[in-house]
Amino acid sequence: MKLLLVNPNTSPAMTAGIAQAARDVSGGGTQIVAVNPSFGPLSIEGQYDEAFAAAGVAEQVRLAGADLATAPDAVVIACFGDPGLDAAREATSAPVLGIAEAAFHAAAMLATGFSVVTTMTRTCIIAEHLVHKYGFERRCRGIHGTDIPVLALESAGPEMLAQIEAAAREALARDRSGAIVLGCAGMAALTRELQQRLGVPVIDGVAAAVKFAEALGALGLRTSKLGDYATPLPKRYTGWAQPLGW
Ligand code: 2AL
Repeated sequence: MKLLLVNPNTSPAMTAGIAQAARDVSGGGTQIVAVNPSFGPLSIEGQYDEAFAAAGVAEQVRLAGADLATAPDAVVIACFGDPGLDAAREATSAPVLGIAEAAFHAAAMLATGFSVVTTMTRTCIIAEHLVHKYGFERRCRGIHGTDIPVLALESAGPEMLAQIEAAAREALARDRSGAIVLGCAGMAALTRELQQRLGVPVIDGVAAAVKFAEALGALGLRTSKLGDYATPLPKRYTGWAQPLGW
């Protein structure tokens, strides 16, 4: 299957890192095509960033789907705010997975309660909104910021790993939870080491989303076009978004 992996921020280094994390877990028959938007923020750390990132995700899904040769069999949106997820599901009939949604589902199958450890504290409200949107209020026991900037994760060393480990240990104890969800695609490379150190399931949404996407593909399941995820209505878009109108 062809899996379109969209990094919603515009950091090429992070796109490459996320692509590697996806390839590390993908099956032999999966081709990972990693892209990022042509515009927008280098990292997504708040609502203003996310507004542009959502449009960037829509851009990439629209462009990939415009040509049969590039049309994906599944799409993964690799930012923990799941920007543009509903728009992408309108724009394609391929299954579309957000990494937060995928990670919450995986965590809920492994523990009665889980905690999220994320980057900047200001992004906690975005994760909290998603917990409510997806109906995980009774399973997510806490969301914890580390105040590590997203782009700092590109050069994560032993100190940063120790900081995230400490935040996770505190979260497990304070929340009485049994699993940790990592709240940033940029944390993917740290997953195995953290899981080994903590001795509980540590879920990276990129890996979870890739495996769920492969499963949905293998089951022949696609996004419903009946109702809310129907194809966008044809209309003219103006300004810089002109090529993206349906
Ligand atoms: C993210 C993420 O996954 N990518 C990004 O730019 N920002 N999420 C986060 N909570 O910081």
